[in-house]
Amino acid sequence: MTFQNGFLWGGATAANQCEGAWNIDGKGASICDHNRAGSLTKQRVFDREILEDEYYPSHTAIDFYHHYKEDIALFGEMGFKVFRISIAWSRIFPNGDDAEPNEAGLAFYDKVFAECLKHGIEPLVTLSHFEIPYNLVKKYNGFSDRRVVDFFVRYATTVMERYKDKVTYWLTFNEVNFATLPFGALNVLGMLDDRTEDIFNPVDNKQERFQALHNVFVASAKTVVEGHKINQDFQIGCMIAHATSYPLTPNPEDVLLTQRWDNHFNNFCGDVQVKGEYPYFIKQYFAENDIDIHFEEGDKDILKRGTVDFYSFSYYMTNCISAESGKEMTMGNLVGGVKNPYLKSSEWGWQIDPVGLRYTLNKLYDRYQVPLMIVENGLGAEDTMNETGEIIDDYRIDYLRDHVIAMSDAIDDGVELMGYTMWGCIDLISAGTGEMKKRYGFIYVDRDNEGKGTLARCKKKSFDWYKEVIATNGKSV
Ligand code: BGP
Repeated sequence: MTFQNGFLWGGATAANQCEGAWNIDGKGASICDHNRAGSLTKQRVFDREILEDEYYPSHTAIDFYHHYKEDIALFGEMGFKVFRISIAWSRIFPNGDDAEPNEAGLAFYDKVFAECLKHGIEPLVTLSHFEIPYNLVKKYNGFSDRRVVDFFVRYATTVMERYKDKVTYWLTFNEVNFATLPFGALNVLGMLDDRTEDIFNPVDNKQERFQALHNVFVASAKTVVEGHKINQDFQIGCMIAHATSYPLTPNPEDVLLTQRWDNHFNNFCGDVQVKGEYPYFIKQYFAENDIDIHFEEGDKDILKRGTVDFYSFSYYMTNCISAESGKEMTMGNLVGGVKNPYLKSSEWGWQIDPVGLRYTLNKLYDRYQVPLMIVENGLGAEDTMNETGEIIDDYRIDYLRDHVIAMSDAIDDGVELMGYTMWGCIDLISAGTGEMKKRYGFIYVDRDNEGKGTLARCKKKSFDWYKEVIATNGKSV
């Protein structure tokens, strides 16, 4: 086991999935605050107007807003070196386009970061984790309007200036590559066509969506450039949802299709953000789909100057690609694909592939030659408490152990890996389903799908396991 000294072990969360306090101390509504838990579909329902008396998971979540001291103390007890959180943009600029930031929102994160540092934990901050202020969606159709780039950069530089002595590690846009698929339009780009009824299957305009994604690239690059002016020691990364794909068979048609898919979903956004220019292969896709990206003067230059310092990604699963139609699709897999007969799946149908993590780390390091960081990985499972009040989550330990071993193998292969933040280190609301019962944490939170429960925190068996992993710098797994 060869994790370097100073390896950043820790956990990850996002504001909308844990903070709650959705309208407290001047916070405005974000898109997540309009997502209602749908009891019939078990999916989230998007309301354009928030309905009184309905349950919206993000409105209360696990109330990290009032429990942050207790939660960060538990992370400190586990020995976390880093804690990934996101800042809720609408806590700082409630409407996104306000003239002045909301001081109460800024003050909240002052306290959170001070608490992290007190416990020897470095904050890693995502600036935009699927939580764009709703006003920017309504009034501007999100990043399809170029003015939103300036609103974002103003927000980003406001928080970077404020926390420059407390935060060194930053990520610009969470899983930005979801915008290459229609269902990423709302959560990454803040775009919502008035005719859309199902936000997972929105009315889509590719030209507009890819132009909005271009605007996001520009916003990210400007943030990197401005961030380095604020503090030259800042380490600013991109964040990609990486779902490595394998050809289902050695049939060259499968191999070719896999390469095309991999380029489109996994490589395109990372290439722009790490290399500072659009990769050659996207031109073909744009030509096939009548997409013509408008570059404003200076865009080319800013993309080149605003390349990221490191590449971060989420890794939960891999999938297979087949040129033959009618193959069995993986159930619940985030990005679709065909079932891999060699892999087991989680309760939610996500295919578990630790060996694929070693493969992916090598592939990414070869492509980018910049430090890598895994900022999401974990197992969503339905945990139950036994008669003596314990949660014996051996299945989670098994999942994590296999992925830690894969990381150490990749490091032995020569990959430069900075750190690992396990997703949902404390139970929180699921992004995909709005459920509480899909739990990832080392720490259990007493809350159910309807928002009922005492909110009491309780350590699971995996808590002590991870504590030992960190204490031995990965030697004991
Ligand atoms: C990623 C998101 C996270 C997170 C995770 C697990 O896509 O960045 O916010 O929630 O997926 O997904 P889920 O909550 O749907 O299990």
